[in-house]
Amino acid sequence: MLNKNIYLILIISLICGISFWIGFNVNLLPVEASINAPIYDELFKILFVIGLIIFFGMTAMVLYSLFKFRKRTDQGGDGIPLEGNLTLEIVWTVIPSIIVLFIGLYSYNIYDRMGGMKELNHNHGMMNSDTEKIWAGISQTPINDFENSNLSIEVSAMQFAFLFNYPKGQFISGELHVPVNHKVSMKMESKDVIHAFWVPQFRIKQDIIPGQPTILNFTPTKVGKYPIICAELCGPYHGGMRASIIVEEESKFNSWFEKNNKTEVSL
Ligand SMILES: [Cu+2]
Repeated sequence: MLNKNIYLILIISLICGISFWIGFNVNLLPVEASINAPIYDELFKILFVIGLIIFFGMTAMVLYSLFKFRKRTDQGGDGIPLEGNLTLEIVWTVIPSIIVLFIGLYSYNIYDRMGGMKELNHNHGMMNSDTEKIWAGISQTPINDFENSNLSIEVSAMQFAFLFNYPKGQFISGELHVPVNHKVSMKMESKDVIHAFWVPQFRIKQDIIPGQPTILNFTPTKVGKYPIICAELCGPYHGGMRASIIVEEESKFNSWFEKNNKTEVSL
């Protein structure tokens, strides 16, 4: 009996060890290019480890059972009649409950650290003010903060394109240019149906809704060109609704901005 328990503990530790090693060393995600990305990836890694432990644990259990409980040649009939096992039922209810509860609380913590809960707090104090209502969004800012922000960009989404309006330069661009390590504040609105602004490398995604502006803030941390993908099925050419975000050094951004400043359209 003691021997059996030692084997069990060994196998469980081995499975946990391998799962943690894979979870924290095998990177399945694209580069981390915004300050939100490392926070989000923390959650992803933990979910990956939990998934691996369950996968390896179940596989080991199935293989063990296949071998241990196989039908021997001298056995006949349908096997022994089994009905219920209270201990087992409690175990397989309690463990998943703890895991689900933990994931729920941890996800909430991550979402809060990404700034997702800010607007809820703001709204309580602004119930009676005539401030424009801003709906959901990560790293929320009230509309006044958006207007005062150094780099505020108005995003319009339509079937099937994104347009980026730089109010301070009075020009519209089909490409989103932003300076690295600067907070960008975007006010987004759709002209027709629901779209979504998604940059996988930034780990941010926000719906763009007709008639209800949403605010999205982010701070890019790596120079480069990243895809902006519409992540809400918005019509027959939804799959082609893409744009690019170009993160560049401040000086390069400024010269791009000056080049386009007050000109009408640079598509
Ligand atoms: Cu779309």
